[in-house]
Amino acid sequence: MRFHGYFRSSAAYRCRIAFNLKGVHPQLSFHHLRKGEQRAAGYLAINPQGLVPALETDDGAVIAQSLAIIEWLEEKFPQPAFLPRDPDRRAEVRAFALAIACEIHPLQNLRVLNHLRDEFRQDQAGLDRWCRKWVGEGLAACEAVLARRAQAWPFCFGDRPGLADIFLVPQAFSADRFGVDLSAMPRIRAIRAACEAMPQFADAHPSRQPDAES
Ligand SMILES: N[C@@H](CCC(=O)N[C@@H](CS)C(=O)NCC(=O)O)C(=O)O
Repeated sequence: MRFHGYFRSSAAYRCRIAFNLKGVHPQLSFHHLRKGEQRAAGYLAINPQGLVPALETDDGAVIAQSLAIIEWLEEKFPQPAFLPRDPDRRAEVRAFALAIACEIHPLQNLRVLNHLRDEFRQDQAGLDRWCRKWVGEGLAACEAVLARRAQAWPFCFGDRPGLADIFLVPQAFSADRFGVDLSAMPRIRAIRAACEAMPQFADAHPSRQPDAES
């Protein structure tokens, strides 16, 4: 199988964590987003959305969208499980991941920021303010969800990392990039530290990827 990504893409980062937790190691292709390689004809033939990540499976399927890739992995390689068995907790975990994937991340995406800069004349300071608002408010809501959990687990919703943690850690990385202050989010910081102490998360970090740039 072949995984298409970019070192700094937080959606690709989610998938890298998921691959590592499952012990699955696809072949890698890199697409430099700042050079526009996601819109090259060859890549658009793989993912017409012009976004990374995408996964080409050994059976010839092409899967776009990080959540679909991670759920495909979960179904193909059930252990270790990313979702709890209890339906209520399962839905809570999915809701947490979706809050990041649907409500926070799209607002910080490169094409959105490029459009704000080019069409709405925002300078870097304006873009930073935009990102800090949406990422900061979104993560503050995630912190509030974590605060009302039934137990103070070391990971988002259990004693080992799952889908919610897979989405949280890359979003925290993006928060750092945009200068979001996480000091009032102790649960997010503690969960992130617990995750990053694991090699499966550490090896997925953008700085450790073959296409990494400083
Ligand atoms: N919802 C998609 C988001 C994919 C996405 O937005 N990827 C970004 C990188 S994190 C991208 O390819 N951006 C390219 C662009 O904005 O031109 C997913 O979860 O896979």
